[in-house]
Amino acid sequence: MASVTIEAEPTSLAIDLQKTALIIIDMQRDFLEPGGFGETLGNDVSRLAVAVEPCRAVLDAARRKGLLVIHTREGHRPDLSDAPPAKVERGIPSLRIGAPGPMGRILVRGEPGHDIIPALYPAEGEPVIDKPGKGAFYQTELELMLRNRGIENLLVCGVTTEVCVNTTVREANDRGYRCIVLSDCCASYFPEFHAAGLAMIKAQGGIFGWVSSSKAVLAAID
Ligand code: TIU
Repeated sequence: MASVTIEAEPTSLAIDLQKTALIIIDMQRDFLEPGGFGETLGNDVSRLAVAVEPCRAVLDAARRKGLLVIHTREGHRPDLSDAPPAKVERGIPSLRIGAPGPMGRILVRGEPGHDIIPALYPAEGEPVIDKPGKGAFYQTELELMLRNRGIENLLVCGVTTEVCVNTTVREANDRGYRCIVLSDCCASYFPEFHAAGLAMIKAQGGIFGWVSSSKAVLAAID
């Protein structure tokens, strides 16, 4: 067993790397790139850009160590048949899901903006989970894939901390996975939500999981 100890809050923890996957949540062009949908909504996308290099370092290490690497993307079928009306009807019509955005139809699979940024692009053989919701378990094959590989621990990176990262961690925690969220590999358009999103994961003795960093994980696994 390749067991390593990861420095984390509220406690450090020992994990078996063979039972550990890296999951990178929604590092999509529309959320991160200048000129994308996120920026069109008035967000400062540079707040998300800070997570790219730390993510890249952890991704490189995970690949070197042979960890299972899973990528997710939030988005919908072109006919929006998998998009709940309550999600589609929100916001001003020109900026809704399916509307033409700066990098193709907003949150629609197959459009340029829906794809993952080049710096973190999935390698051949790395599963990409297309998810209709914020959580990566909801209506996806993620749990089956993890179970088939005997995964018990998740290193979690991605955006945004308080939305898709938090939702996925809560879903994973209820399914029995140990979630270690890497603080500098996650980001939010709202710094205060990033801080709160991490604080609520590790509060109460780690109510949803652990919070660590790229540096601590690299020190432990590389
Ligand atoms: N991936 C993800 O977090 N989707 C979002 O919609 N996030 C926002 O912060 N809006």
